Amino acid sequence: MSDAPVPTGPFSGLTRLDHVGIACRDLDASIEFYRRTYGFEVEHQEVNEEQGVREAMLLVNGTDDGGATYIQLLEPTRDDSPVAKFLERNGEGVHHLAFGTADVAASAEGIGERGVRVLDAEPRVGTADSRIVFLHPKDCGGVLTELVQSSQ
Ligand code: MC0
Repeated sequence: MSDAPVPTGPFSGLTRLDHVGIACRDLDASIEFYRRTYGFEVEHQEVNEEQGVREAMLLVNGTDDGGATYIQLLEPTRDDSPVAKFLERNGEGVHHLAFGTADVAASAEGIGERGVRVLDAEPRVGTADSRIVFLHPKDCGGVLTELVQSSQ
């Protein structure tokens, strides 16, 4: 039998804060702000055409289960994307919260059964090949909420 600790957590399967997504107009300027002000470094950067974002993941801390917590900076790549709409309406700022889970489909199903609208019937591809599902902000106290299953 393995000596590895048995993972525990709430019924939702959500066990950590994966990232806070922040909408910005100029990704490079925002990266520079987080580097200069807090010393956070970019661990990963990519363009996600489906979501219409150029994004950077800045590592805040690692955890003993291999998961980590990031600041995710999001610059829109097109005017009709969710982040572009958000910037137009609210300006720069916190766009969403993302919780980590070992099984994004199971977490989404369980949360959906509690009356929260799950925006993605099937998980989509998120940063660094993670699998992601969004929950409607109007059912989550005004907070756009993402569930993330890391690819590692
Ligand atoms: C919209 N609303 C928000 C919001 N975006 N409230 C809180 N936080 C946000 N980020 C509110 C609006 O103010 C509005 O409220 C209502 O929701 C409808 O918004 P809308 O933009 O007019 O209409 P929809 O329905 O076309 O779009 C909203 C919705 C959409 C949340 C469904 O943006 C969506 O599907 N988002 C999920 C995908 C996403 O955001 N992708 C970008 C990050 P009122 O009161 O005016 O009705 S991609 C990402 O993060 C990936 C790459 C990753 O993490 O790996």
